[in-house]
Amino acid sequence: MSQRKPIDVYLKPAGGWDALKSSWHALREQQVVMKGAGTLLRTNQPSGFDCPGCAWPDRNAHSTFEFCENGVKAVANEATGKRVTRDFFAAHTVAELLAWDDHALEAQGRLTEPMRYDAARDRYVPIAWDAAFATIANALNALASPDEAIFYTSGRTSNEAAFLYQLFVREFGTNNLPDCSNMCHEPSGVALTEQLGSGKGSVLLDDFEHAQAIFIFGQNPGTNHPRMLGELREAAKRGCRIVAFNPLRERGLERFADPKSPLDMRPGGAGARIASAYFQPRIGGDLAVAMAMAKVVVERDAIDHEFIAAHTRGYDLFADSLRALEWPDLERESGLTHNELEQAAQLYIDSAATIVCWGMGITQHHRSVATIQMLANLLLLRGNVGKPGAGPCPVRGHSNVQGDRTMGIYEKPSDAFLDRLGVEFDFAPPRAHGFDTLDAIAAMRDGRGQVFFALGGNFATATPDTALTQAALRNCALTVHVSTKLNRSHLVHGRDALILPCLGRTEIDLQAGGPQAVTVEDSMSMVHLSAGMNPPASEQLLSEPAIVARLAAATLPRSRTPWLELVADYDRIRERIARVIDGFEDFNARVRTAGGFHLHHPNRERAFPTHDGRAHFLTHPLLGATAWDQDLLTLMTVRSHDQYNTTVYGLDDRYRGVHGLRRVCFISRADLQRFGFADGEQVDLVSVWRDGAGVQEREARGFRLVEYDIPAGCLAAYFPETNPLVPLDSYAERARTPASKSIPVRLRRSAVAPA
Ligand SMILES: Nc1nc2c(c(=O)[nH]1)N[C@H]1C(S)=C(S)[C@@H](COP(=O)(O)OP(=O)(O)OC[C@H]3O[C@@H](n4cnc5c(=O)[nH]c(N)nc54)[C@H](O)[C@@H]3O)O[C@H]1N2
Ligand SMILES: Nc1nc2c(c(=O)[nH]1)N[C@H]1C(S)=C(S)[C@@H](COP(=O)(O)OP(=O)(O)OC[C@H]3O[C@@H](n4cnc5c(=O)[nH]c(N)nc54)[C@H](O)[C@@H]3O)O[C@H]1N2
Ligand SMILES: [Mo]
Repeated sequence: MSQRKPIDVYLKPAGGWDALKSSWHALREQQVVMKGAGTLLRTNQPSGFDCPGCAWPDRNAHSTFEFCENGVKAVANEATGKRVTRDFFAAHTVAELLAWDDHALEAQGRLTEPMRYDAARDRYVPIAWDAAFATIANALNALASPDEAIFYTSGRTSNEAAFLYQLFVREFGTNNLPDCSNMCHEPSGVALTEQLGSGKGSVLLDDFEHAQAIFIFGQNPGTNHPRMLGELREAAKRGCRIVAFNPLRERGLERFADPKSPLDMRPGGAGARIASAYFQPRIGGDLAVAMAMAKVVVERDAIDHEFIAAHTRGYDLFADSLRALEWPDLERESGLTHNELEQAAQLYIDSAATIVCWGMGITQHHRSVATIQMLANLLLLRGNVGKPGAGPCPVRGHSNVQGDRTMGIYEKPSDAFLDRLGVEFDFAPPRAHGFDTLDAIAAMRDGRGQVFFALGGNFATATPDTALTQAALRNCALTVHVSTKLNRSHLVHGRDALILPCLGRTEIDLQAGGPQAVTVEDSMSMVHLSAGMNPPASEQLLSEPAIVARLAAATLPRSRTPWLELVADYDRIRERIARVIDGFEDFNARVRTAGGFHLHHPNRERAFPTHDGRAHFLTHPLLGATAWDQDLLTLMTVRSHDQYNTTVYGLDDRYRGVHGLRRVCFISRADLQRFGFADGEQVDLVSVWRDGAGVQEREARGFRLVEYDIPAGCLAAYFPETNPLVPLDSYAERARTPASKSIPVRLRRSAVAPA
């Protein structure tokens, strides 16, 4: 391994033996080889646990174990044999731990008991659970207003925990419920709700069997949703066209060797081709791509007249706006040639049933809402909504991020939802909208946020503008993290601070009423049970629902909700969910049927619950994106193959040919020449942000330039090392998702050696 060059080119298909080897390595490194195999066989099985990896659905019908390298890494990381004990905290001051990198923190293993920060010794020391809950209750009840408390959620939390949590927060008196969705698929929800009446994607796995074309925008499934490659491979095999749009040529979108296929796995096997067409637009060029394709469809009259007449509004205005577009503008904005754009449109026109998938390459831009609406316009033009093999497919990230929203983790709840919650639990929910993630950071900075409580996640590292965010967290009176693993958010703390360790998905959850299962909702609105089978990492761990219930009982002595009774048997929580949230009628019985159940999605029947009951063509101007300053480059921050968001598993990014380092910056040959840099040279990244107050610069130091097949003007580097570069005020219009994939930067020769 040590002989290996840090940068090479990966010529094999994605998947294959390397994926098996890497999984084996992950299990060995986490010391779970013996029990790991058994654990993995129960991943995404009807009687097992939901993989904590991603939100891609599983094929229960086929019920054989579906191998997924990065699913194995996620499970191995949770089922790890390593432990963080009180001795560990006694041995290291917080100041000392702050100097460790994220990989080293993560590698310590599972947290084992509740800890409280001791300022005199700059160390975390053990605290009993009851004392921990009393500490938080006192801090919350001492606030001048409930709106001074902030309750963050990361998308691994189960439906049951999420439902109790939002109830607790609203009974306490605030809607300050920011979540990781704010940084992720928020623009998809905003865009689709306005346009189609539902913020969720409407396709199901079955649709992947009927699509004639699948368009994939700004998503890297080979790394982030590896099980999706199995679906794409099957689709490609039966002749479905897979069309990829990505500034980078991602290996997993090109070729895939399925570890289940003997043919793919034979020596030297080239695997199966995935994308039959691969376009490399410039970063942020997708709005122009979608407009150009729509223009061709309209001008050739390749539209579904019947569908448009029966179900939509706004076609004429939209068509006129497309006809007025000029090709040179479309070419410049998209970064593709007229010819390429025509070719993409032709592929779309040739298909009678099309799915459009997208990920963070679409959502984390200033104009992401407009871009998603343009993709949906494109689907509407040819009636590709509510028919087999067709529809919008935003591919969600965290395994239950969609379910958490369904359960009410939302800072802008509807009145209808609050009404039902208030009736069911006999209280008056607060009506004022709460803080999203960016509001929360600003509130803590300004002293308007005093208590920060996180149900999972790694807020200090995942959020933008790292220096500002971390100073904001330090400005709090109390920070609390419910976590499975040690991370930087525990070290960037308020004056008082607690770490509350919880059970993970793979573990047996024993309550007064016996062993419990939780439920989750995947990216395609399938709701199913998840029950762990490993003994807990420590006897002191509590489940997330139990932590929320005991905290609520301690904080709200006058609450009429029977918190401890509900948490003794999660069926009781589900009974309440069934009474409050549409689509969960008879929840306990339906979720026990094999594979769970599908939440009704109106778009599937071509019903569009917008204000007028129709789907809307929405017009957006082409220009007006972030100024394309000639001297600045646009940086996108992406995931490597060896990380789960802020959790760094290892230092390789196999498919992109990177080994043993993370501080790399991918750059085109044209830009190396233009700016006079050499491949391999060290640079600092300096982001340049103009606002009313003038020009602000932020920097991240010591990156190695790697010449790469990426359009001129575009750069790529890994998240979260680059988060210090994202200004708090740089976000998606209307959705306020940090624009972490369109950061204007310049490069500066660096004196810092790459780590
Ligand atoms: N193993 C693993 N699995 C994960 C995660 C993980 O970190 N590790 N994270 C989970 C989470 S929370 C999420 S949200 C998902 C994220 O999954 P993805 O959406 O795949 O996330 P990213 O790695 O950020 O990659 C986005 C892709 O978009 C491309 N891109 C960037 N900008 C543009 C653009 O302007 N236009 C186009 N067309 N493409 C662009 C990038 O080159 C990259 O291929 O994965 C989930 N699953
Ligand atoms: N620059 C840049 N920034 C980004 C992104 C990007 O592409 N670029 N992506 C954004 C996206 S899409 C997202 S979703 C966010 C992610 O933001 P977060 O969800 O806040 O971050 P994660 O890294 O997923 O959180 C990891 C931590 O969750 C805890 N954890 C793991 N499993 C469990 C569990 O079962 N229960 C509990 N209670 N805790 C658990 C562990 O302690 C672990 O350290 O980051 C966003 N930030
Ligand atoms: Mo995400």
